[in-house]
Amino acid sequence: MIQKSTDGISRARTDHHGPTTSRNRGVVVRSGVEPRLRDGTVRRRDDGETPMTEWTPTTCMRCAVGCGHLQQGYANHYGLDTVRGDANHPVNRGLACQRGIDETADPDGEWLTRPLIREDGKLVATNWETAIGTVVSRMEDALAETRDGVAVLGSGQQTNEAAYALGKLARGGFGTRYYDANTTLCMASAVTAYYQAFGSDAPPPTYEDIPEARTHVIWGANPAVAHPVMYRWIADSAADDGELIVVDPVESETVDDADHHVQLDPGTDLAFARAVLTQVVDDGGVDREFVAEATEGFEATVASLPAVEDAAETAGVPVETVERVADAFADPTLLYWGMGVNQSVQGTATARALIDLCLATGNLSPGSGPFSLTGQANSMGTRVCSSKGTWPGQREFTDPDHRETVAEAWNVPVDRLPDDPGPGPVGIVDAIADGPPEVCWTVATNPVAGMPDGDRVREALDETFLVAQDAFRTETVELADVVLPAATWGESEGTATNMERRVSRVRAATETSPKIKQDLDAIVAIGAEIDPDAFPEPEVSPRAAFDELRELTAGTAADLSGISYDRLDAELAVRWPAPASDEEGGYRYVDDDGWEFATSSGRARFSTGVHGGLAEPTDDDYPLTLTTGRRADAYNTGVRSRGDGTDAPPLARIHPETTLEYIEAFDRGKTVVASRRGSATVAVNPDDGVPKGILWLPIHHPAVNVLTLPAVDPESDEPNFKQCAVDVRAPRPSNPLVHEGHQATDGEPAATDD
Ligand SMILES: Nc1nc2c(c(=O)[nH]1)N[C@H]1C(S)=C(S)[C@@H](COP(=O)(O)OP(=O)(O)OC[C@H]3O[C@@H](n4cnc5c(=O)[nH]c(N)nc54)[C@H](O)[C@@H]3O)O[C@H]1N2
Ligand SMILES: Nc1nc2c(c(=O)[nH]1)N[C@H]1C(S)=C(S)[C@@H](COP(=O)(O)OP(=O)(O)OC[C@H]3O[C@@H](n4cnc5c(=O)[nH]c(N)nc54)[C@H](O)[C@@H]3O)O[C@H]1N2
Ligand code: SF4
Ligand SMILES: [Mo]
Repeated sequence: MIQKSTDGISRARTDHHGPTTSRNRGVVVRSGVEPRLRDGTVRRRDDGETPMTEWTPTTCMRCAVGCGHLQQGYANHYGLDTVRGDANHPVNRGLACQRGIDETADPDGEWLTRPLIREDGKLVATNWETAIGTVVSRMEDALAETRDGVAVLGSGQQTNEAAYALGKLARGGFGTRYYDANTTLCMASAVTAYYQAFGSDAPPPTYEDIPEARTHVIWGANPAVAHPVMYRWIADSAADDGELIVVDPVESETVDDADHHVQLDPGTDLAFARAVLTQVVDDGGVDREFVAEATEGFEATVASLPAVEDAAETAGVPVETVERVADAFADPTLLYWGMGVNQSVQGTATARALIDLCLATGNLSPGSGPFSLTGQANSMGTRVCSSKGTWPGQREFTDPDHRETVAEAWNVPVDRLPDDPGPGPVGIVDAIADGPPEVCWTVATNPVAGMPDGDRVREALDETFLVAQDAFRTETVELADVVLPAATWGESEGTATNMERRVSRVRAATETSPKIKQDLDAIVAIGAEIDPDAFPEPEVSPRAAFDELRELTAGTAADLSGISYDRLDAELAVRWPAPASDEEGGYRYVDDDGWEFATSSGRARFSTGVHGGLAEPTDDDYPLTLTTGRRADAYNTGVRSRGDGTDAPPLARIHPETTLEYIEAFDRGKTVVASRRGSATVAVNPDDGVPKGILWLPIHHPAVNVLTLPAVDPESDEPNFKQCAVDVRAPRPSNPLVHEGHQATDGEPAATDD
């Protein structure tokens, strides 16, 4: 059913917080933990700690579900005493997951406690004045050669305010093409697909649609692990007279709950999606009325479809599976997808094929639709405000009017804005290795561990003048020439935007040492030195930065102008588009007058992508497929969650029969995994949830991306992290890290001193 409202914005509020079922593992309401303080020591309550009496309402920064947290700092020193879900927050109504709480209150990482600078090859303590002075002078030297002299890598883990300021400085202050963020390693294929199909980015549905759906298709995602609180709503809805279908080559934790598991071959999602669409067409399951009223390009799509049998064979699934999934789309369907789709050389084409399935079956109205699962807590904010692929408010990068507006708002010459958004993070690493950038500045990202072909990234960043702005010691920090210690979760002020477009306040619940700066403060301090026209003040408050940002989005597809800090104080979380202070977005693209998309024709567009094979197929030399994914107890490159775990090799999941087939490559539970790029020692965990011929590694260990392939989707620049060809080789008994004369990486950082 389509819910309509007079202003085109649905404000209907259904309750997505259903009862607990057996499917709701791992969701807790509160926890108290011993804090590790920013000075590196661990103090216990019986040391005389006094928690603050008040609770600070803020937002969890671990994943893009965007749960409201209440955090309690200490009255007498730094640190968070207790973290819990906020019962008043409209997103989660008090729910929170254990890992979100633990990693916020008590991260395992080694805190950065003061600025560092490299002297005689070692990182030594310095002060902020020297650190910023050195950074600015190196940047000015590089920019004197070319405005592309500085490369910047940002993150979906900064506040909106910091991401906005970083984009303004990179694009308007430096004028560099070489600026991107870790969100391109993650969401870029979904983003590109949404723009292409709808003319605007972000999922049309919201969490309120979850209980309304009957079929829940989770495609290449494992939200039981990655988005626990949202997964609870999905599992509840599926248990309550619905159906849960999971498309994944591996038996994930989400698959455990599925009514139907589509265990396709890795990297064949586009073939399978096309098979399902062909079946829908053959079965007469197309919603002709919706297709005629609201879309364009359907005939070309139909003409491009493969035969069901052929495509099913490519995907390695029986035709009956195709029929079953095609049938399920007859009911109101929410189709969620994640990294199993996006992180592919055909990520954009595949995401579009998933959108096509929703369009063809009329699953594009409240209670249904294509819902990409955003990863990092503020990846959505980075998409809207960081000037990465579009200007703030999704203003098109190359549009002369938008460029004029942005340049004027920033007080910079319009011809300083780069002509194109740049080559993506992998292309930036290439440029750092051979091209114009002489300085690279990373903010809230750990590319040495998080990017594909890790040895090459390490080499490139080691050669350049590297500035790393982080809260913890990371593999990237170890290579840096200047280290800027940043405030992080529980310490920063600003806002974040969750995957359903809700902006929510991020607040500091503990004071930080004066030796730590919030990202916004560090960025503005550098900006004021580089370009005083754009950054006339050496300090900008988060509120002022947000006001500047929201004004720049007024009248755009991603309008934040009606969201103010005062409104957020009262309502806690507000969804864009919010063009006025009493409006907030709901389901997108439909109103009383019917469907209106942000495309030039006003119609949603079908696509014609076809499966093109794997980026790196297996062969005799590299006969196994490596895939990488997430564990419940760790986060991304593992900086906050790994502890001292880099010394222990990552644990590979391999089917027991594959283990037997390669038995001579195993030595006391370890083996060396080799790809064309490098090799890594792993411990082996035989696991029949992983199909034969596949090796599964967690992304949380820095050794893993030494193996992965730097091929990217040409449309989105997102790397093909999910499949590459590897072999397992016997470690030398005398040295388990080495095989056949190759040095394997164990991820241990170089020794340094501060
Ligand atoms: N616990 C935890 N939670 C997290 C994070 C974390 O590191 N740890 N990180 C956050 C971030 S940044 C993100 S982006 C999200 C990511 O969340 P997800 O997208 O759910 O994460 P992944 O585990 O990388 O991949 C999802 C699934 O894709 C499957 N897959 C692999 N290859 C293929 C394929 O070819 N086809 C299909 N259909 N599936 C395939 C994997 O088996 C896996 O189950 O999680 C967020 N939440
Ligand atoms: N093989 C493989 N590789 C992958 C993936 C995969 O599925 N497989 N997934 C990709 C995805 S989806 C993502 S999102 C990337 C993530 O890749 P990265 O960004 O490289 O990894 P993170 O570990 O999230 O690093 C974030 C850093 O930000 C720091 N940080 C946290 N909060 C703050 C803050 O407020 N300020 C500052 N300055 N620093 C802060 C943390 O300490 C941490 O070092 O990894 C990608 N890499
Ligand atoms: S589900 Fe995500 S946002 Fe919610 S508490 Fe867990 S990690 Fe934080
Ligand atoms: Mo991500």
